[in-house]
Amino acid sequence: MQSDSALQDLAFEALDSFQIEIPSWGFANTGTRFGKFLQPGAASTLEEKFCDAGQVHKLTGVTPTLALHVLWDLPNGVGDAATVRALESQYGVVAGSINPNLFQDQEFKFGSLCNPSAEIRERSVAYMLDSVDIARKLGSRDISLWLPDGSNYPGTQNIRKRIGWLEEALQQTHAKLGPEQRLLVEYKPFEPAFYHTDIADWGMAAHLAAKAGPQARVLVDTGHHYAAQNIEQIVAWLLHTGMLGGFHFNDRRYADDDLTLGSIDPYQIFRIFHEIQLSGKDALGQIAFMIDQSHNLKGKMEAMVQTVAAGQELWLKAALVDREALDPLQEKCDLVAAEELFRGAFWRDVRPMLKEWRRMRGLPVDPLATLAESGYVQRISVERGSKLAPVTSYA
Ligand code: AFD
Ligand code: MN
Ligand code: MN
Repeated sequence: MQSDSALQDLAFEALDSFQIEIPSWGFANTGTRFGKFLQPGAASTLEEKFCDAGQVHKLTGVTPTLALHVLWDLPNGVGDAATVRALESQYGVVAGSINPNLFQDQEFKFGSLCNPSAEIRERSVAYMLDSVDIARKLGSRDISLWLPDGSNYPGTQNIRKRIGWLEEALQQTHAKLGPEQRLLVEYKPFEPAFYHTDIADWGMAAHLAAKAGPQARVLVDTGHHYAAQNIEQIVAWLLHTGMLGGFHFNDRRYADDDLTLGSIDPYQIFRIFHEIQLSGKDALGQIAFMIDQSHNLKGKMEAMVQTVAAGQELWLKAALVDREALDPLQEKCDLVAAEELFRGAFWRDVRPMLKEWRRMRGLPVDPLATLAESGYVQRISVERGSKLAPVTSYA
């Protein structure tokens, strides 16, 4: 049994090692396919996104990087690099992963990298190569690809031809990477395609990453799995094979709902974090923790701070699993004792230790309350709200 002071040392070490990237798109108005509810304080410019991200980092201390979406955030590509640099020094967060957007141009209607048109495939690859350039210019390590390509009806596409085109495209992209860069390949079983998605599961992503080259890895979006899937087992396999590049964290009840982390199934995130903790500290540097959420109903800033705090809490719970005591219990199949030890760590209330860590690090002990007291959301709502077109009432 660990002593209180040993536990606190362990806790502080774990919290000092936890950093999580926040998404630029999480501060902008987004919605569902049934419409969006505009928030007056939502960010609509790159500067506003950096400003909001800077506030989250001031409140939490663990979100130093901002994931950028190429086109949404950098319409001029590398031409926007100087602007980004200036915003980085002004707001105290730096550009993080570069997320190419291969899903909304009209020409991508039948796919981008997997489009039957060689011309559109070439343009899509060129777009990926531009994203690599932007990442190099901004000093970003990761180009994080989510590919929405797929089809809606059986018989309308040749799945195997598309695999070949995709292997080729990712090899070309990988060849362009700088020595420190990585290509992260994300998977998702469905949506927007509803019959087949070209990168539908972790096995396909792992194959494509391995085929692309030694600097490619798999990105696990926690919302991109079927209901019964054992995500921590997938994470264990990716850790075992050295193919885990990182995460997009969110929570889900039914599909890719992008709910706030831990709001539906915190125990699952704890189990994922436990697998990572088992790999030891060295693995951490190679695993990008990122949030992929953009809320239609919750306040943008509140949801981001809430998610970061939930991530810290679950990370700390997993860090305090007494793995030395657990191992022999597993070896001798002492099922109830092993389970009680494991679940006990999940049930432990780590909030006092988290508050103490924040106090010791000169951070607000309750970032959500500090956000509310700061009046930041009210201020940006007034400043930005005037830009909103009046929402006509749908009588
Ligand atoms: C959507 C996709 C995917 C992607 C994200 C950012 O489902 O998760 O990573 O947008 O582009 O959530
Ligand atoms: Mn994602
Ligand atoms: Mn998603």
